[in-house]
Amino acid sequence: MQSEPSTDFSHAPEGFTVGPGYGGLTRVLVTVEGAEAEIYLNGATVTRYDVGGQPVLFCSKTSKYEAGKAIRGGVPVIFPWFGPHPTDSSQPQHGLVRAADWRVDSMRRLAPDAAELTLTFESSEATLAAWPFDFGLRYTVSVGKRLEMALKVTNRSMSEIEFHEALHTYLAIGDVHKIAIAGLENCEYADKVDGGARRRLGAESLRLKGETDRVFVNTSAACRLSEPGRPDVLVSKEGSLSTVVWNPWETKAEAMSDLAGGQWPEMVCVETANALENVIAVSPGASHTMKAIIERL
Ligand code: TA6
Repeated sequence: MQSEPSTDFSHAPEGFTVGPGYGGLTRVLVTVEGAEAEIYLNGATVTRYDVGGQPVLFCSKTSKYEAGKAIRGGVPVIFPWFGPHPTDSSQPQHGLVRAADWRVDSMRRLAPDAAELTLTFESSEATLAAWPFDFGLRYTVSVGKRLEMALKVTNRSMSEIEFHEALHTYLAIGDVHKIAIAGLENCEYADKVDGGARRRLGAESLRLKGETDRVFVNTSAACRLSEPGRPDVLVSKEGSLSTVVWNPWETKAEAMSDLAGGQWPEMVCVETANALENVIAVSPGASHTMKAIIERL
C-alpha cells in the first residue's frame, strides 16, 4: 500500500529547502556546512553535490527536466534491470524508477555539517504490469563531507525476486583524456562497445581513449579518480559487485539531445551497480542494500 505523499514541506528542518526546480519539478536543496546537494523527486536523482562550492557531480546543461523523463547527469537510480530490458524492448531502458515520482519520507539534520534525506518508492499497478513483483525502495541520501547514497530494496512479494540495479553516478572532470581510474586493475569486464566481449583490465589504472562502456564484474573495490590539477575523487561502495565505467565520446554524445554541446569530455560515469552475473536475489520479506560513497579527497 502506498502511503500518502508528503507534500507539506513547510516544517522542513534547517538546511532543507523544498520547492520547484527546473521544469517546475520538485527539488530538495540540502545545505550544510561545507557542502550542498540538490535532489529531484523525479527519479530520486541527486543532480548536484558541491563541496566547498566546487561540483563533484556532472549534470548536463541540456538535460530535460520533465516528469517521466530521466535527468541526464547526477546520479540516476536504476532498478530492477540495467540497460535494455533483457527480453522486452518495449520496456524502458534502465528499469522503472529513474524517471518515476518518488516521495519524501524524512529530512533529518544530523549535525551542522551533515543532513540526510530519505525518499521512497513502492510498486504499483503500473510497475506490476512491467515487472510482476511487489517491492519497496528506500533511498537515503546523506550530504556532508561525503555524499552517501543507500538504496534498500525490500521484497514485498510472495516469491523470491531477482534484479539488477545501479547508482549511475556522473562525475565532473576537467577533461576525460587526462583522467585515470585506479581500483579496477585485473578485473574482468564486459565490453559493451564490442558486443559485450569479455576482457580483463591489466595491472594498470584505467585510462579512456575513446567510447567506453564497460561493466566490471565481481569487484567490490573502491575506485579513485585522478586528474592533474584537480583533487582526487574516491567512489567506494557496499553491497555492490559491479562497477560500470561509461563515456559516450564525441559522436554518440553529440547525437544525444540531452548531452550535446561539447560537454562529453567533462563527465565520466563510475557507477556502483549489480549487473550481469552479479544479480541480486532477495527472499520474500527480506531486503538488500547497495551503497555508493562519493568523496572528494
Ligand atoms: O551505464 C552505461 C550505460 O548503460 C550505457 O550503455 C549508456 O548508453 C548509458 O548507460 C546511458 O543510458 P541512457 O539510457 O541514460 O541513455
